[in-house]
Amino acid sequence: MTRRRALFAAAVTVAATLTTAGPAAASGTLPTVSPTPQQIGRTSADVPLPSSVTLVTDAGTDPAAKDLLTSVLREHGVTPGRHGLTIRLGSAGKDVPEQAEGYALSVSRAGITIAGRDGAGQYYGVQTLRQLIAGRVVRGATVRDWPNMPLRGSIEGFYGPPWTTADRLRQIAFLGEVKANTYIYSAKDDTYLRARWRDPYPAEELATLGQLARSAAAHHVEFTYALSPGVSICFSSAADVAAVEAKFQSVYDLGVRSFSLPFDDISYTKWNCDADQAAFGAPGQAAAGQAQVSLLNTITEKFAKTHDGVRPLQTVPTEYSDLKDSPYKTELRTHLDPSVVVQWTGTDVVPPSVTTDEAAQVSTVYGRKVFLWDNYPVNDYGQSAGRLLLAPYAQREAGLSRYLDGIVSNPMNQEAASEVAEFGAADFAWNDAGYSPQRSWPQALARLAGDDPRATAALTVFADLEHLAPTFGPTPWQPQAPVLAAKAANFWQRWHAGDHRALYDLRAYAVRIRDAADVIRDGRVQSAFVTDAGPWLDATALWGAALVTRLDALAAASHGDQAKADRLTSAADTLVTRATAVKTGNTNRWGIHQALVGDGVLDTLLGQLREQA
Ligand code: 14T
Repeated sequence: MTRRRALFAAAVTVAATLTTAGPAAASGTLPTVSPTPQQIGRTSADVPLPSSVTLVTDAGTDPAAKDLLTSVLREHGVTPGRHGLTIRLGSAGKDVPEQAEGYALSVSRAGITIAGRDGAGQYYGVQTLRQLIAGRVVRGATVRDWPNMPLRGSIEGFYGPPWTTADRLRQIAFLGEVKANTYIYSAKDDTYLRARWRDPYPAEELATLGQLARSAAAHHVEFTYALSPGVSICFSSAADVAAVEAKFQSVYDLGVRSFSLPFDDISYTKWNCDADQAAFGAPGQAAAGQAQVSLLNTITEKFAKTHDGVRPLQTVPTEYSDLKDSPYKTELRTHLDPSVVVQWTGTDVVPPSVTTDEAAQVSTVYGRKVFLWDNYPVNDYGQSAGRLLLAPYAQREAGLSRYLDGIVSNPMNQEAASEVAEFGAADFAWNDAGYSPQRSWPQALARLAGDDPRATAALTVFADLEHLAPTFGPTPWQPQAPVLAAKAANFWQRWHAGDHRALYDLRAYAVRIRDAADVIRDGRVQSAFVTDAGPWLDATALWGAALVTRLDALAAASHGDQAKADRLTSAADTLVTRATAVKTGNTNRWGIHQALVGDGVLDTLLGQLREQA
């Protein structure tokens, strides 16, 4: 090992705590970079950011990476030109990881170098550099980094109102920011994708898709077009196969290079035409497998493999949420072209956890690695009515990258609010071994809060009250309001032990709940998030005011002022009535519903306090 390498190897193992490392290295921890890099070390003193830098590119410099670098520099008032600190961005460089999308980055007084294995790697190197800039300095770091899973991102795959074009553009930019490379366009209620899959797009829709495809390319995101013909296709009809190709061709012409044919949520034990009975036999699971394989293999041969730059075709099998072998899965395992990427949701559609054992099993029955369609934070199903899902991305086991091609998160109808969970999913898919919900979640919240500490703290209080993550069954996989629940338990323990000062500690937190909405609305929180969360913020302010008032009633009662206590109790009752009356907009499949806030914890606490006052 050379001395430089030895130093670097030492630095990466103790990355966050390194204080002494050779003559050139400076002290001070590095900022948390997200997704968690494979290797990062403090290898140099901070480098002052001058007002002008020399940008050096090579023949392999990626245009999107260069645009991003230029805009990051400009945001910090730095002009790229011919003077000042040298920043190299390109394909050439020492220590570039061999993995696809990998990059090497080094920051020292001698200059900044970003070298990517490919264009995406360069772009990700710039995304990391962005996070190393703090005020007028760049943290002196050396990074070698690459993703553990090749496919990372989101699938707009929910029921109910599809995202708007503005939502999709915001999502695509967000994905690029968190080093995710996949957006699958598969909204259940987008009629041209499912109900009217055969119909060609009108010019206006095509123009919008083209805009999305261009934006995706500029952010190194693969816009994946998912057509769901299963509701009405006649598999043995040459005209229907041609209709699939024609639809794909129309978006290929816009620049789309990634395609999926999902067969989820259809009945696969009846044919849509008599000809399929003749071609594949009596309807049944094995016959359905055969028919789907014939379409997927034909499109792979006639479309994916004959069109320049097209990625392996993807699918969602009709059996997407279990582990058991079956006649249907046997068909796919034995006859599906090995290049076809197969999705799986984990067990029970909305899984309480995803383990490596499960992923190993399912990759055996499908005869290939699988691509996780992760049904979190989607909120289109009955159990999620009235909820925003803001808990961390959690309960996915490290080591999944051995069995998964990747992870896409199925988000909420609320795009910006979904970014909390999606941030974690992208972090996990990049580096499952290095993932920590406790580190990633605060980063996700801080990002939405525009790195405003007060707003981040308020968002953290709010997100605790929107923490419940339901399953399709009666038992949630993440509990409601764990922080408030712990504070309430601690309060009652002290109160019953005669420690009445406990009331003031709980009151301080109640004030934070009451004021969270105002702080979030006044701070630098992303405006799309504030809009998405509007009804829940309104309700939170009222629930918080009710809690403060109940605690004041209890204080009055314990000081012997029962008249004041009674007045406050009735004021709190009014606030609870108003809080309960706050409704969501008609933004989800479940329609207008009470905007739930800390339900099961906050309401219980209020009831218990009322009995004491
Ligand atoms: F294809 C899948 F991988 C999948 O998850 N499909 C749907 C999805 O569009 C939806 O957003 C998600 C959450 O509700 O669950 C799937 O839809 C279902 C699945 C069921 F088993 C809806 C109801 C069910 F009973």
